[in-house]
Amino acid sequence: MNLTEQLLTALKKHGARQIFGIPGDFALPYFRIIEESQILPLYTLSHEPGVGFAADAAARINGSLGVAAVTYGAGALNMINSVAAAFAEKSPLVVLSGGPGKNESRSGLLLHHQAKTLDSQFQIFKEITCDQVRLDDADRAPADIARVLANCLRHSEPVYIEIPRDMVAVPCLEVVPEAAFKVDPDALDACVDEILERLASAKSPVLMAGVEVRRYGLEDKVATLSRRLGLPVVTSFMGRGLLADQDAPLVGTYMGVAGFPEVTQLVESSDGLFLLGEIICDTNFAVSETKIDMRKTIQALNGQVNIGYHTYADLPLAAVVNRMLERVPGPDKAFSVTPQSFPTGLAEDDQSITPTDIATAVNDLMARHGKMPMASDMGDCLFTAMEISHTALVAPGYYATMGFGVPAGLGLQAATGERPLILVGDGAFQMTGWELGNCKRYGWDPIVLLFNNASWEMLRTFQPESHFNDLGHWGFAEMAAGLGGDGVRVSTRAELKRALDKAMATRGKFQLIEVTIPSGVLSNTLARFVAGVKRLNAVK
Ligand code: S1T
Ligand code: MG
Repeated sequence: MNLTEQLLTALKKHGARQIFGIPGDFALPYFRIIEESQILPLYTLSHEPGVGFAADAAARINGSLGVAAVTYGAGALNMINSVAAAFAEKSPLVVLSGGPGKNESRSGLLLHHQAKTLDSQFQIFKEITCDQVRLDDADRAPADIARVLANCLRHSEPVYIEIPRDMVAVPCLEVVPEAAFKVDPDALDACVDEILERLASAKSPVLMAGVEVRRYGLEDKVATLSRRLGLPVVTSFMGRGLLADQDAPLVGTYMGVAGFPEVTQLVESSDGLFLLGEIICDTNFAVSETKIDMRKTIQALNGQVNIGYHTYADLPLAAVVNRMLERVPGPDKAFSVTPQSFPTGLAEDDQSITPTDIATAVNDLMARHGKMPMASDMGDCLFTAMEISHTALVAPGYYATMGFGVPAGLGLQAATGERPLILVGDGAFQMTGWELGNCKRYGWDPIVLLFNNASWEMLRTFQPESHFNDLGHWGFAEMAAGLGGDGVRVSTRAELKRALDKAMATRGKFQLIEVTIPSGVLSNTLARFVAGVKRLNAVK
């Protein structure tokens, strides 16, 4: 086999299930091999930010590698924000980029798509990936590919692979996956002993499940562990959607002053907070009513465990969870938790629609038709998602980039075959909503709920005096037909209910429901978040 075929075979062996991409002349040679070899299906989209978001979402929902294939320069650099989002949110995204060959690199000419130097792109990607390689030596290629893919999965962070266009078809040996990382059993036992002791001596221990629990495929095990230990479970804002399909004592999502008071109280009063795979960031913890003393928590993240003032290094999350399960064989402890309640029973009247009405309508829809995986963009739609009953959710809950929602929803359907629900604001839809035009080619048919408040409302909420946040009304519903889907604009709760029922009954085409939301009307969750942030800032 040639170098590209060995790379594709290795990607598949490491869990990749599809490739999203946009070619260019530096990438045409390897794209041809992707298409002709059929080792992995290729989905081309319309703009590289969408390619990155779709591949990232596929990685998140599959708990394995996502692959974004682009050309050199204009393609790869156009995807920087998406890769940065994947890096910040610990998503195992593999970036494949075409690159200049040896002769043209020595031509003495500046090459098209070149920024500063021919190596600039490689250097830029070093800042948002955990490992990188340029495949310019066929003898070294198998070991380099094995190392980079192992690091992508081990660290659950993006990696960068540049394929010079004169190398794509050179003969290459098979890629032998690297041996699994060897954990020190004594260190692991010492760490697990201390965790179990701390949890046993705590009066109100709580387990907070973070994104690494999904990234390392540990949701079932963590649900079992929480039952055996008799621990109530919460997720963070970023971790919303975790354990939605497991039998776990899930109380709800911690959002400090913006969340449900009983969840906030449970977390902030805990004397044994066990942060499992949780990113310690502002969107997860900045709006705490009472500042959580992180030194009193147990934090397992990034392959180490911090307890109090000391750290156990080189202990992958899976090793810690597996060892805890061995040490706590069961049976489950009998205890009950009062799970967070969600709004249901939307009144079908001619009242205007609030974001919380949208959550209510979705809860009613899922109660009738079963859960749907969700992709949400950044904006009030993501705060509204916190009011939707637990279901698989991919969203930029920490990096908070707009443009994620629609392409991520396409990535969900490509990766799972399930019909997704996409939540997106009008501002974010203006960025990447056009990717819906690709649904027809691939038979994707997401249901898209477009929160149209004709503004960058999240910004206007904090700075109402600025008129630049007003976006005016675009005819989003009318655009749908031209893109190959169905579109409808709704302004009352009865219209919303009817539109959702029709969308659910219509398969094979995307269904865009443009929901007109009166200016200044926020979801209950965002309203609490804004009030909480303003209150916390006022006391600083
Ligand atoms: N550009 C990108 C790519 N991502 C961003 N997060 C921003 C800019 C800044 C930003 C927000 S929230 C927001 C912007 C511009 C407005 C979002 O508007 P829309 O999608 O209509 O949603 P909503 O009206 O519900 O706010 C975050 C805070 O940085
Ligand atoms: Mg808006």
